[in-house]
Amino acid sequence: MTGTSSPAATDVLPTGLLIGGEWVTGSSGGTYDHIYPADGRPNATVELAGDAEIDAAVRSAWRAHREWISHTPERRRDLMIALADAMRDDIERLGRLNVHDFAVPIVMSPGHAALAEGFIRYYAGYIDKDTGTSTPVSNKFDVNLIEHEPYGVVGIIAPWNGPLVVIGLNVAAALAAGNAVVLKPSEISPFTPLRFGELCLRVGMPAGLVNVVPSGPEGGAALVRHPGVRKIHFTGGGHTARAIITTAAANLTPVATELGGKSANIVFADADLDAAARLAAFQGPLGQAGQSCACGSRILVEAPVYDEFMAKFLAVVTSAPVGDPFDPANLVGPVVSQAATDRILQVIDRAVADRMGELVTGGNRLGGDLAAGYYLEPTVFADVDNRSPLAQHETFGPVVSVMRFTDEAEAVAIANDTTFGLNAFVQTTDLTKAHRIARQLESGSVWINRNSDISPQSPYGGYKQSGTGRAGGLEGLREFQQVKNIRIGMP
Ligand code: TXE
Repeated sequence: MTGTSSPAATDVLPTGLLIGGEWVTGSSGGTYDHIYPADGRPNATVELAGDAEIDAAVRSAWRAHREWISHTPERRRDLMIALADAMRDDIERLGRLNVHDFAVPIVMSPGHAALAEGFIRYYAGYIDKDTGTSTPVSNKFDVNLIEHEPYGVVGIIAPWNGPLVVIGLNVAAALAAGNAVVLKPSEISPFTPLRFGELCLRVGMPAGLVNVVPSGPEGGAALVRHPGVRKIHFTGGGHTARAIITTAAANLTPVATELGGKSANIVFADADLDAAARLAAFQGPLGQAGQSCACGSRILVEAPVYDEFMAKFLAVVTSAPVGDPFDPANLVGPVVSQAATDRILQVIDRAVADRMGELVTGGNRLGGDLAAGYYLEPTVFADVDNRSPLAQHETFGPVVSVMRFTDEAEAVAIANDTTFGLNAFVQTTDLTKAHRIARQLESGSVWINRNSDISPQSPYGGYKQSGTGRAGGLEGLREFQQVKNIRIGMP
């Protein structure tokens, strides 16, 4: 474990609001002293959007939307390709800003920017190819058209743990669908979204097509209740989703949601246990320190190989270097805040006190030269009761639960016994069994012998309380379009 080193002062951290192509300071929402999680020290003072700035952003967006759809499809396509090229060329800087945002390790950080670039490049390809349809109707000479039209201005609310991922999954599709965007990142991770907004301007997109207005719940609520916003896409926790849907009800604004998860990772006895152990470790407590909606936080292991798997799994978990996210030797960084640290330690302490499982590694905040940061040991509980709060509630930290099962039916029953339904993972060499299991799992994505590799070609989203939205593929484009029927009567 290496000590923290404060990030290079050479990185300029954008801190204003980007509205109508202009940088705005002195916002009515005040400012926020952004804390760098690796050392607990402020690294920037960030503007927060208030009602006035949200209103200005929505107005700018409407002006830009009209300009955006006045361009030919080829021009819009070419501008989005230019944006993808600009992100590719900026990937090192975006990767570092992502570390400044929420201390994701630098070895993984550019991957978020690459994912966003890939989605932008993919959705650029739809713009001059998206087709409507025409269908016959009772009067066979009538012309009956079915078209997909943009909403106009959409509000996209992003969580702190993946602003670049949300830019890829949602902003790209929204723009390709013909909309202008008001992007409301969390105040906790404003830097990469602001840089993204800057790149949109640099490639020649209309000023105000992408407005970036970091803020906390207040700015988010102002965006949701704004009458000029025709659709909201929200990525975050279920508790917040309930508040947003309630606020949106006033204007009956449609809301698409991408929410939390408590995903099962099912390891069968016939799996490659070395590969399954590595996948479970990095999809579980190690990746982003477990701060990922796609975290495989419930690991179900077929009884005959439970002990063998556990030994391999714990060897990977306990050997992963934890420390300064700017040090490329480290694979695990800190959790995002003091509040997250306190919350996660409370989850661990309660799980131990109430015997929800056996704590087999971790459970402590790291000290020494990591004491100033919010570092937690990757933590594993064994033989967890799936009905316990530890197994039922999203921890959103480096804490996972391991359980055993005896047959397929029990594995499926445990996996589905949750209010969430975002992802599921299946490790087995028997692909007939894998397919049989996948069909029974109540989740929007099932990955077989693979980690959560979100691709622009595939719709990503949840079942049950993991949300309603889909990002990726044609479904992701249609998320930001309305359907219109035009029927031309012919005498
Ligand atoms: O969420 P929060 P966080 C989920 C993850 C976890 C949560 C963590 O599972 O549950 O996100 O992110 C704004 N009106 N996903 O803590 O608190 C807030 O400012 C309007 C799932 O950020 O819900 C922030 O910008 N806005 C995902 C955003 O909502 C409000 C992948 C999210 O905040 C608001 C990543 C309000 N009343 C994380 N209150 C997936 N499924 O892909 C807060 N906000």
